[in-house]
Amino acid sequence: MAPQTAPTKKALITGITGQDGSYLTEFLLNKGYEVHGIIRRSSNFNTQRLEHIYIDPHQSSSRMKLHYGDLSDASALRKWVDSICPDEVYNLGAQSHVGVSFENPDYTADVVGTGTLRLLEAIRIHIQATGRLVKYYQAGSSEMYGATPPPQDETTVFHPRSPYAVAKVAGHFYTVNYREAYGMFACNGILFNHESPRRGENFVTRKITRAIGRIKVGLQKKLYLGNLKASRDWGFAGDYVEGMWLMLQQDKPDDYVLATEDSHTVEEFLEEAFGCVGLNWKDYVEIDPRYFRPSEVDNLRGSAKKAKEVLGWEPKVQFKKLVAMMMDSDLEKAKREKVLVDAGFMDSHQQP
Ligand code: NDP
Ligand code: GDR
Repeated sequence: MAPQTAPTKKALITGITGQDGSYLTEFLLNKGYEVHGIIRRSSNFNTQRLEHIYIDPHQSSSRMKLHYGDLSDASALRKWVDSICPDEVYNLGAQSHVGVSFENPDYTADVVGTGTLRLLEAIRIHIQATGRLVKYYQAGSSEMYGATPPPQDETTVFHPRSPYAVAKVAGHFYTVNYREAYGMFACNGILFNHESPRRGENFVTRKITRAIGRIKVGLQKKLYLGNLKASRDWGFAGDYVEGMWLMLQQDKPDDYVLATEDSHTVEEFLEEAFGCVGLNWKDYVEIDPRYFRPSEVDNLRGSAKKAKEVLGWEPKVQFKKLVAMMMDSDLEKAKREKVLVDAGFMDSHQQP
C-alpha cells in the first residue's frame, strides 16, 4: 500500500502584499501549505514584496495563489472563503498607518474594524454550512494599549489613542465575541512594532534607514521627522509571523502578546542607525510638526511571558541587529538608485 500523506493545508491571508503578509507567505510555503492571498486592485502592481516567491499560476508547481478582494467587500470575502475552503485564515489586511488614520478615520474604521467583522462573518457562515474547522488569526496591535503605561501584557487595559487603534480594539473584541458566541477557533495576536527591510517607507524606522542610505550616497540632504521622544518595542517581522502560526497550532484558541520586552525612543533609533554609517543624526534631522499626531502613544514595551511559556515563542533578532539589517539593505538600495540617477534613468526626487 502507498504511504499515506497528510493533505496539503490551505491558508488564506488578507494583507498578503504587506510586510507581514510576505514573510508569512514564505513561512507557510516552507511548511508545505498552499497559500491564498487577497489582493486589492490597484492601477500599479502592488505585489513587489511577493515577486521573489511568485511562480506563474499557469505552472502546476505554484502553491501561492492571489485573488482580487477587499476587506470592504463582504461578498468577495464570502466567495473566497467558500471557494478556497481554507484551514487557516490570517487577517493581516489594514490601513495600518496610525498617522494616516487621523486623516482618513472613516475609511480606517471600515477596513480595520468592520472589515474584521465581515471576514469573521464569512467564516462563520462557511463553518455553519460545511461543518469544517477553520482557524482564524486576528492581527491586533500594541497601539490598543495606547496611554496605558508599560509593561503591557494580555491583562492590560486598552486605552487607544487614534482612529486606527480604536478600530483595532473593535477587531479584537469582534474576534473574542465570535470565539465565545459561536465557539470559533479565533485568536488575537497583540503584536508590538515589528520591522524589516520590507517595512513600508513611511513608518519611522524605514523612513530613517532609507533616508540615511540616500544621504550617504548623496541623494538626500535632510530628514524631516515628528516626535523623537516616543518609545517603541521594536522586533523583527520574520520572528513575529512564526508566532502568528504557533497561535493557530494550539489545542485551544487564545490571545497572545508578541514583543521583545525592550524599548527605545525614536532618538535612540536615530543614534544607532546613523552610527552604523559613521554619521551624526543631529547634522541631518529636522523637526516638522506635520508629523506630530493629535494624540501620541508615548511608551510601549510588551511582556511576552505567555507566548514564551505556552507557544515556546522567542524573538531572535534584537534592536541593534534589526537596525543593522535595515541599514545594510537600505544602503544597498540607495547605491543602486544612485546608479540609475547618474545614468539619467531617474531623478533624485523620484521614488524608486
Ligand atoms: P502593511 O501596511 O505593510 O500591509 C497592510 C496590508 O493590508 C497590505 O497588503 C495592504 O494592501 C492591505 N490592505 C490595505 N487596505 C486593505 C483593504 N481595504 N482590503 C484588503 N487589504 C487591504 O502592514 P504590516 O504588514 O506591517 O501589518 C500587518 C497587519 O498587522 C496589519 O493589520 C497591521 O495593522 C497589524 N500590525 C502591524 C504591526 C507592525 O508593527 N507591523 C504591529 C501590530 C499590528 P496594499 O499592498 O494594496 O496596500
Ligand atoms: P506606529 O509606527 O505608530 O508605532 O505604528 P510609526 O513607525 O508610524 O511611528 C512610531 C513612532 O515614531 C514617531 N514618529 C514618526 N512616525 C512616522 N511614521 N513618521 C515620522 O516622520 C515620525 N517622526 C516621529 C511617531 O509619532 C510614533 O510615536 C506601527 C504600525 O505598524 C501599526 O500598524 C502597528 O499597529 C503599530 O506599529 C504597533
